[in-house]
Amino acid sequence: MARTLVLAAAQLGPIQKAEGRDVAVGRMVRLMEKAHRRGAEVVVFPELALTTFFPRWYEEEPERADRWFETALPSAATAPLFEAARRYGIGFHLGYAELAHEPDAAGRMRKRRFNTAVYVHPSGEIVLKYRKVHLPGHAEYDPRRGVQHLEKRYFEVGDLGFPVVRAPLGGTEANIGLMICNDRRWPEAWRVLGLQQVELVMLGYNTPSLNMENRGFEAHHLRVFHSHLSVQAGCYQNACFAAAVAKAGTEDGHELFGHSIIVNPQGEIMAQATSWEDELIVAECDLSMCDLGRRTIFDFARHRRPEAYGRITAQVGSEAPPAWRPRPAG
Ligand code: CDT
Repeated sequence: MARTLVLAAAQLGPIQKAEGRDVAVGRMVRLMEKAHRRGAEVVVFPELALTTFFPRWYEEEPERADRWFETALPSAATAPLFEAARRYGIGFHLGYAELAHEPDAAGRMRKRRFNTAVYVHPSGEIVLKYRKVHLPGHAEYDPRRGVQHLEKRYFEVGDLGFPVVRAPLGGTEANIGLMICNDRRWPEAWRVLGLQQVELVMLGYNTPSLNMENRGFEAHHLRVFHSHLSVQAGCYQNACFAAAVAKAGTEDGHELFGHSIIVNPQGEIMAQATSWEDELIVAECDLSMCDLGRRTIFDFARHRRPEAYGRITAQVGSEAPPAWRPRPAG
């Protein structure tokens, strides 16, 4: 039986450093209104959707970056998103920088900063929260880079794992999972969601058009190819849908690529953004499509061999293999 969901990916164009949350939130509310007019039941916004991609800006004192963080959700600035959700009966996914006062692993109460995403029910209740696990970039100022990428300076590694929850979604129910930007490049993240029978992955990204860590050449088009490749493979191998949604365009002279996509469990792109501006793409997703992969080639219970995968969790970096040499002749 079909389980249909009308899913919207709301790509955001650039947000400049000088622009306040009111600018971003106003644009997002307009996208929610448009999504509603197009019959969408869920809208997915990008990573760190409320501000410019601030990890490109170095602060000597990391606390000085706190102005980019949210201490509560909803807040005065984000309330219009929650009101729009109620008004239009539409759920939404939001990526934001989270500043929490909570105990760390040692039980010490302190300020903690995460790159976070939530899925919010149309009622305004937060259904699911995720804190980014794979933080790219570096923690210290890198003079060799044209543009900094300081996620390791401003955020802690997420401490919530990769949770999945079954929740009402549009006129149906779905197993929902979240990941954030760089996570999409790690098959381990997809598989942890797949092992919880995820049906819809919502993920936002801010990806520079150029690889600033690379001293050599990396073809421009391959940046988009690798993003799509990762999402399409993740969906196929875990029999799920995904909305992968960009913040795009040029922020204070620094370019992020767009190409937001909605992907089905066959790994096919159902819809793709064509601009680097605010843009809504919509796809009708039949969640029962997830069953085929799950019952056949990716029936994990029948085919997975965890006893052969020990290295995946036992080891972090790669190790050189033993060397083989041909026996000396004679
Ligand atoms: N935001 C984010 O995670 N961006 C990374 C850029 C990698 S370059 C440091 C990404 O994987 O798209």
